[in-house]
Amino acid sequence: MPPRNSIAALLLVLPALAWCSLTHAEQPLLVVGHLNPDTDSVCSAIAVAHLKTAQGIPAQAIAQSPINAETRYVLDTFSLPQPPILSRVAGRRVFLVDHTDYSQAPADLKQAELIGFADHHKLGGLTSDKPVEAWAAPLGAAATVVTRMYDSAGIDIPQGVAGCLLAAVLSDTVRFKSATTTPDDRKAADRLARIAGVTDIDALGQKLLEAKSDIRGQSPATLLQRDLKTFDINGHKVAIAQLEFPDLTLIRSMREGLLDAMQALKHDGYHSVLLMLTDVSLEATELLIVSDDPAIAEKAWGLRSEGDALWMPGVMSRKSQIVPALQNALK
Ligand SMILES: [Mn+2]
Repeated sequence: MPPRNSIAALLLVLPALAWCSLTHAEQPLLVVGHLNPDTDSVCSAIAVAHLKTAQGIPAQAIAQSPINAETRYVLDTFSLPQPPILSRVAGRRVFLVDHTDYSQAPADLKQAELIGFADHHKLGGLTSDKPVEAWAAPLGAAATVVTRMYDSAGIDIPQGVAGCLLAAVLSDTVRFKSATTTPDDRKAADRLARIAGVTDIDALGQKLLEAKSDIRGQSPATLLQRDLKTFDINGHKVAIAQLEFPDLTLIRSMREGLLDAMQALKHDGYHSVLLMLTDVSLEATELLIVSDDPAIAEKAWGLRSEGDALWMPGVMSRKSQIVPALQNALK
């Protein structure tokens, strides 16, 4: 028989152990989009967190870094709280939305337990210790993938969440103009608009573009970071940023400053830094390029750049028109 004081010690420790496992079980699942989150990342995270919670798995949407002006407009419009900023996820259960690249995920993701992901990009380098819930499809927005998750679960999308998802579809597909747009995105948008009580989808899209292209008081370095994603392309570190405007006259005077900011960023060990200046009216992109390889544009798109810029008619999508060509060019 163990001595009486060790039994007493055990009696003290047992509730503490039970409490520890209880609090661990009650730590909500973290749902998180990519670094420099856009509206698709934030709204998809909010929607998945709501869905999981409705399914009996308490979940919390977080953002790795502050949200942008467009997303703030969307959350205000649909009366949703901003997700807290949190970039450490070690020891937590995590569900990723809108990315599967480690370079865009929380830096300590490998010390977390990956539960699943919902995405619409190329597969990144994600691996897991346990089986995961995988939702991925070549659709215009992660929000459309998340809408499928709700359908499959048979759970109603709340009004505000539907509005947020609708805004995400409009934002990611550039109001259905991007080459990545599918009939499913349009169908989902119509249904989400009905749930959200949005009668004029175009007007909402216009408001989003106005919020997104507001560059007042922003430095070139801040603008470059606004929607910047980094990739490991066949061992080369590449940064690709995108800014969208009703037309490019808005940004003309900042061009040199942006190129300087790209040069400065490139010193952080990048092979190439690219900036897509997308003209939504002309449905074209001026691609600014700072690269170790002067022939990169010719290798990737068969186009000769003029100085550090390349005019690309019909190009609006980073994931479908820029990244795949670079993967071929940087072999
Ligand atoms: Mn997206």
